[in-house]
Order: sequence, then structure tokens, then C-alpha cells
Amino acid sequence: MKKLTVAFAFAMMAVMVTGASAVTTDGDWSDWFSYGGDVNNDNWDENQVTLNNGNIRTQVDEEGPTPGGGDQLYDIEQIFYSYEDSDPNALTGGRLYIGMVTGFPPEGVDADNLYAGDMFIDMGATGDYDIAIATSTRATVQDQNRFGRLWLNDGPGSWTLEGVVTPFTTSNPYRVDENQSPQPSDRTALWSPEVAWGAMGPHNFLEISFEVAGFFEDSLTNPNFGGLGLHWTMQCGNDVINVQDNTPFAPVPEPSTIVLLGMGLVGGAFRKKFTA
Ligand SMILES: [Ca+2]
Ligand SMILES: [Ca+2]
Ligand SMILES: [Ca+2]
Repeated sequence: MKKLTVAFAFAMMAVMVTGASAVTTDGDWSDWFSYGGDVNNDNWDENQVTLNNGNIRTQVDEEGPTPGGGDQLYDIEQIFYSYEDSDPNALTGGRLYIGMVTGFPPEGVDADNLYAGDMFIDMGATGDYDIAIATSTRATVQDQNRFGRLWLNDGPGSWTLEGVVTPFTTSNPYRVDENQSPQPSDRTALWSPEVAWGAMGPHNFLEISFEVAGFFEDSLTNPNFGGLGLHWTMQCGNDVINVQDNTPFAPVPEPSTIVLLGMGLVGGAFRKKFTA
């Protein structure tokens, strides 16, 4: 019995240390979840998704595109997000990770001349977007040097109204208008965004991450007002996903803290044995 308790404590340590490991922004979803369903089926079964750790949050979209049509090519299936804190006890920065399963291909749909939109991010879930990251890989004059860039909304405007909009008003905005006045600030060089796509059958996995610091870290983690909003759609807005998450992100302990916690569990198990 008691040996089992000790073994359990060590097992817990192993699980928790694994849980703190970083996501790699490479278009492969295996560092977020395992999928037990048939990946070659257009229907995405969220009940077959097993998240890799408790720090990952997720939101499921309906099967098929809404409000538009276009079947699997325009379908958004599910979005995932996670915040990794470099120091859970101080505002010293961290990295935000976003993953999304969609039928929409990164290079767009050539036959319809439609493009992937930007990922809009509302730090603190306050109701307006602060950051946009370009996800379209299409190699045209319009999209040249756009993929992977990060813009900060430090102007007075609302991106819901000023971004490039779609015919479906409920899907707005589609992407940042770089020519709007005032122009959004390009923070690509400062915040080290990474964007990658991968494919599994008719599903494409979009992965995004970028550095978070200062006020924006507080916007995610403050126990009084922390939260996160996300928005992504494709040109024409046939499908859209909106996240409005008002639960503050609890700081994730560093592995060294977890080992100490695990040692405490082991110590407790031994003490129990000694006093029995
Ligand atoms: Ca990955
Ligand atoms: Ca689908
Ligand atoms: Ca959908």
C-alpha cells in the first residue's frame, strides 16, 4: 500500500514535469493532443481529442462552415491555446501558444481566389483586438512578405470595424488593413512570432506563438481581470471561430518547483509509514 503511495507520488511528478514542456510551433499537433478518430474523415470528432496536459484550453466549432457554405475546405473545427510563464511569481514574460484545426488550406483556395485571414488576439478579453498575426502563405503580390508578421493595434480604432471585412458581417474582421490611418505597428522583430501549418488528411493545423511581456502578461494572468479573446476567419468569412475566455491564466510552475512539490508528496508518504 505505502510503496504504491510513493510510486504514485513519483508518477505524479513525471506527469507534471511533462505537462510543463513547451509546444513546438511546427504545424504538428502531437504536442497539444492525440486524436483517436479517423483523421481522413471530414467530420472532426472532438470527443476523440485527448489534451496532453491541463494547461491547454480549447473550444470546439460546429461541424461544417457557418454562416457560409463550401464544405470541408471552409470548415473550422477546433482551437487550442496555452500560456507558458517564464516565472509564475513575476511579470517577467512568457509565450502564448495557439493551435487551430481547419479544412482551409494555408495557401488559400485558388479556384475561388480566397485567402486565409489573420489571427486576431484580444489580450485580457476586453472586447477589442490588440494583436494580429498573418497566417496566409499565398505567394502573391498582395501577400508577399506578409506571412508570420505581427501587428499591434496601438491606434485609436477598433479592428472589428477597421480591419478588412468580409461579406458576412458576423465574421468580421478578416485581416488587418496595413494601409489604414494610423497604420498598425509592426512588432514582428520584437515579439518573435512563429507561425506554421501542417496537414493531416483533410485537416490543416495552424500553429502560432509569440512572446508576451509586461502589460500583456498581466492581461492574461491577473487574477482580477486576466483572460484572452481569439478570432480567425478566411476571406468571405464562410466559417469563423471566436474565443472569449475570461478565466485568468494561472501561472504554470517551473519544473524545479514541481520537483520540490513531488518531494513533499514523497516525504508525506514516508512520514505516514513511520507513524503507522
Ligand atoms: Ca507542434
Ligand atoms: Ca469538418
Ligand atoms: Ca466549423
